[in-house]
Amino acid sequence: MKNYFKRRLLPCVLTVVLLTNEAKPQEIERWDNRVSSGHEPAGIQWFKDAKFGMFVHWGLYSQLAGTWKNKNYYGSGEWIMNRARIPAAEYAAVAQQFNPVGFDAEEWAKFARQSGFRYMVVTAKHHEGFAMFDSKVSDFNVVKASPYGKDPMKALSEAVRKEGLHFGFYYSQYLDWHEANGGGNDWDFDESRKDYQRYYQGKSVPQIKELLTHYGPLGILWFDMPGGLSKEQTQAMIDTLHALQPDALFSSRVGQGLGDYRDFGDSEVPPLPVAGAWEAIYTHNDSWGYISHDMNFKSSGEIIRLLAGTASKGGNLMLNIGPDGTGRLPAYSQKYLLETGSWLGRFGESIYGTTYGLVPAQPWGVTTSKPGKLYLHIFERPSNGRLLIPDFDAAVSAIYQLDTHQPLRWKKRGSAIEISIGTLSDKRNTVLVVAYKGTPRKFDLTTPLTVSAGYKENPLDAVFARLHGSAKIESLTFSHYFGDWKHATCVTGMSRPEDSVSFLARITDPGDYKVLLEYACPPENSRQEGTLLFDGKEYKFETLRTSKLEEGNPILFIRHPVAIVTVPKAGLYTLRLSAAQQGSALFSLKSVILEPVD
Ligand code: FHN
Repeated sequence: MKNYFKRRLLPCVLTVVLLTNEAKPQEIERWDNRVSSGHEPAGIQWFKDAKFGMFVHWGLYSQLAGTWKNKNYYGSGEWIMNRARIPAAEYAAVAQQFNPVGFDAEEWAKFARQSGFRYMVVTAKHHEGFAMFDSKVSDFNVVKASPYGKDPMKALSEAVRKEGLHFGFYYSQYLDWHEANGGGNDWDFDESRKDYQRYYQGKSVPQIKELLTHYGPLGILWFDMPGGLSKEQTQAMIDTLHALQPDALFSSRVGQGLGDYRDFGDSEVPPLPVAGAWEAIYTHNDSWGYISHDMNFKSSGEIIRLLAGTASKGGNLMLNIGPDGTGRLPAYSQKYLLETGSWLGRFGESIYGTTYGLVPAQPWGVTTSKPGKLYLHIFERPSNGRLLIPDFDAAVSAIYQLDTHQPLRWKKRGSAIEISIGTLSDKRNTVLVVAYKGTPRKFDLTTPLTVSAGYKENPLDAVFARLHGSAKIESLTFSHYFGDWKHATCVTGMSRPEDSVSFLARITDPGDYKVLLEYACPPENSRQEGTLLFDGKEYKFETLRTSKLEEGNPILFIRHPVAIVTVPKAGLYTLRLSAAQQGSALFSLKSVILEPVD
């Protein structure tokens, strides 16, 4: 099944993106993978403005809570049937224990609104094949097969809409481990004898029709893990289903490059802004479905920064919560999401209805924007109280803190704007508003990166690198636990001295800086000599072994301090890295970090 998982799932989440030489502003468009028609549906605006969605994975796997026959599983808990190779008949018996008496649709809906979510997508049927709704198509559903005997989706769809949120269903259209003709179950059923058309016509499409006709207006139909259909067949299915609810948005995981908006891989935010409607999908801990022993929850600070970071690239964040088998939301999900909601209550103007920021990520944080307003999300307060917006050429009329409306002093410094900031009201992310007139220059990769002594560290991220020779930018995908994907944008392909990478930085404070290289280096590439060139001086270093680069396993990134460099005066500097001799690729470079020396 691991092979199956690799074959089917990886193509869906493994986005390897190559940016070519010398990143230019138009590169931004290369990430813009709008639906194949090139047109966005008329009803897309609510989705683009919503920015924050609640994803819910809830099914029989929630009852198992990550444990089968006394063995604990880590990673995607909703895959337990597959991972433990539980026979379909034995798994179906879990339904007899599923009795979510703690489920309260109004409570979930109120929680979603108070947490600042603007839409909710819940699993109507996941890969296990169990319908969490009243289905006439298959008896393997919550009303007929469980002691609960009621349709939780009916109550939820109504309660969520009543709270003013858009409501949508997740439906696994191809993988169905309960069915002989469904995708994925090769431990009970012979793959070569499967008739996927029969599955689509007999269960998948009829059940989706039930969802589109019995649950009121759906904001979203969230497909996942396509398979078994050609592009023409996928289009035909979309047309049949769309006819029932023309305004419902279909996620791009309907397959074949179709769909109304784009979903990135699990736990993936593109490194640069992307135009068009899109969504990043994360889960609150390390699993989508509830796992009682998974307590690795993201704090409210992490969620707020993830949300702002996603909005700064122009997308929505749909964050998943895994309720347990009794229908209750995990305590930490409640706590940290409600904290996020109260942050949104003060700073929501800088998230909802925004588009990507006009200024690339800075050591202090990220930006979002609306016409006439640039929002600065301050994750890291500069210790010297001087915050720089590089290359901002519009006429600034005022700068103030969003929650207090407290005006701030600022001045022009060349092409940059320097703001004097005092204490910030929220250490996790305080937002400043720059009100301006005119049309500022758009996000531009030629803008120098800012380096200042006011930050403990100044990262020069791979995506901003200028590339020479065969150096290229690649998105490496790896995971900690099963299905717990991570993505790192790196420079690779530096195997000869001419394959170099350079960063242009505006360094605002003279002094000494420690240079750390953050990279992964497999054993066969380690112990190679590299050269760092800065301000006319050469510094040598030798690469250190970290880990093999394997999908499905963690990739270890080291922060290797290689030199102290001296900045004689404030100004523009180029930092260049290359292999000292011809060899194999030097490393996968994630960032260069400059730390001011005290
Ligand atoms: O296999 C599923 C997984 O269980 C989960 O539902 C995620 C959510 O995006 N989608 C698939 C993997 O990409």
